Parts: sequence; C-alpha cells; structure tokens
Amino acid sequence: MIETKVSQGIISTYFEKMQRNLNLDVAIVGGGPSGIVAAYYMAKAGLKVAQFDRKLSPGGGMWGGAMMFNQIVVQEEAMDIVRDFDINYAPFEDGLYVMDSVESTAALLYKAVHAGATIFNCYSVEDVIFKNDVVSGVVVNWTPVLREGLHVDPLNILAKCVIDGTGHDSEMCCTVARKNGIKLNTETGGVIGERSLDVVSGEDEVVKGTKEIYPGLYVCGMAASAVSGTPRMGPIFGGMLMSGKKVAEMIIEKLKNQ
Ligand code: 48F
Repeated sequence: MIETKVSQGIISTYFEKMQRNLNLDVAIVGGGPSGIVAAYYMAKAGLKVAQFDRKLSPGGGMWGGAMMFNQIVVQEEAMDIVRDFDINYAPFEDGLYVMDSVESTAALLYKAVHAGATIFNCYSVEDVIFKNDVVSGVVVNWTPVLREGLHVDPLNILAKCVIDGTGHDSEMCCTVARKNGIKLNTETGGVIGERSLDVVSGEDEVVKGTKEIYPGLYVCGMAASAVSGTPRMGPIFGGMLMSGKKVAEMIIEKLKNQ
C-alpha cells in the first residue's frame, strides 16, 4: 500500500542517514552562515560533515537581513565566497555589495547539502563528548524534548573535530569551560563575552578569532567574537563567510595529515 510505502521510505532512509553520521570527521554545532560555509568547503574537500541546528529552518540570523529588512551587505574581501555560492549581487558603494538575504541563505544551505554535508534540523546539541581532555563529539537531543523539559536522555555522535558555530551565545565553548574546569585558548582562559558594535574591528577580529579554542573544539562566526571578547558587527556578513571558510581550511589541513 502506498500509505505504508511513504512512511517506510522516510523511516528507513532517515535512520540510515543517522547511522551514516554517527562517526564524523566534523560536527558543526549551529546552522548559521559561518557554519554553513564551513560545511560546504569541508564537504567539498571530501570530509564527512554533519551540521546540527535546533531550529526547523537552519540559516541562523541571515534570513532576516537587518530588522527583518531582507537584504544583506558583504564587503569586497568576501566576494569570492559569494561567487562560490552563485548568489546574485549588486555593487553598492565603497567596495560594498548587497544581496537578497533569502536567496543568500538558501544558496548556502543548498550548496552545503549538495556538496555532501548532512544537515540535521530540530537537533539541539546539549553537550560535547569529552575524552582524555579532548573534545571528541557532540551530545544531541530533539529540540522539542528540551523545550518541553522532558526527562529523556540524548544520543552521542563522535567527531574528530567539533565546531562551535552557535552565534552570540557560544554555547559549546561555555559548556566545555563550565563543565570541565579547563582553560580555553583566550586571553583570560574563559569565555570573555562579546563587546558592543564596531563594524571595522568586528569584521577583522571575527576572522582572527576563528581558531581551535580547545583541543578538538573550533569556533567560528559570532561565537568566535563572543569567546574572544571582540566587537559585534551587525548585518554585514563578509566576516561570517570568511570565518567559515577559515575554519574549514584549518580543519582540512589538520585532518589531511592524520
Ligand atoms: O547566530 P547565527 O546566525 O550564527 P553565525 O554564523 O552568524 C551570525 C549572524 O547571523 C549575525 C551577525 C552577522 O554579522 O552578527 O548574527 O555566527 O546562527 C547560530 C545558529 O546556531 C543554532 C541557532 O539555532 C542558530 O541557527 N544553535 C545555537 N545553539 C545551538 C544551536 C545548539 N546548542 N544546538 C543546535 N543549534
């Protein structure tokens, strides 16, 4: 019966997809623009990559542009990345370009999945796997389970590298520091916290702050700003895209030598 076949098609392929992703090269926590860009370049390089976002629609803060005016701005330095994703753009002024935020977010997601990354939506990462003082994977649960406060244990997924791409809250860095009494690779050894807005230094510093913050744990995007205590930059997205590409290149280089 077609009714049963439809259900079987979903269930069997979904659980097969889940099984395929229990041992990863890279687990990306958060489906914002920086993490999606990272997913694309790493998948394209042949790494086994899965990305987890707690929302129904991954894409983070990119869909809504600024204040829900759905346009975004990207500076010249990041335009090669925009071209890699085939996003339409128009020059504006002073080396700035504008594009439609919905097209841009959809293009990032499409290209990442098409390149071979798997995106799991409605998954909340509630912890990391921490073995021999190395971050070694993620602990995931259904977002509705956590929202409802149900007492249900999560599942574990191993990964050679974990990326914290959770945005302003830098959730994985906070969790690792809080639970394990370790020092992160920051000036204070802890999560410093994001500073108020400055577009120029914010864009520069987010790329500089994209790094391995603790063995096995990398940080990109706004999470990198929050952890290292650098300024937010608002709705200019070049820094996010460049941060995602940088973390991808670091991990590709690292895993190539293993
Ligand atoms: O914040 P977000 O868009 O990430 P980003 O790549 O980009 C920041 C920009 O959108 C913008 C900006 C540009 O200048 O400042 O804010 O740093 O997206 C983060 C995503 O992570 C998900 C969340 O739902 C969002 O889609 N997320 C956060 N914590 C978790 C999570 C978690 N623990 N588990 C799963 N997903």
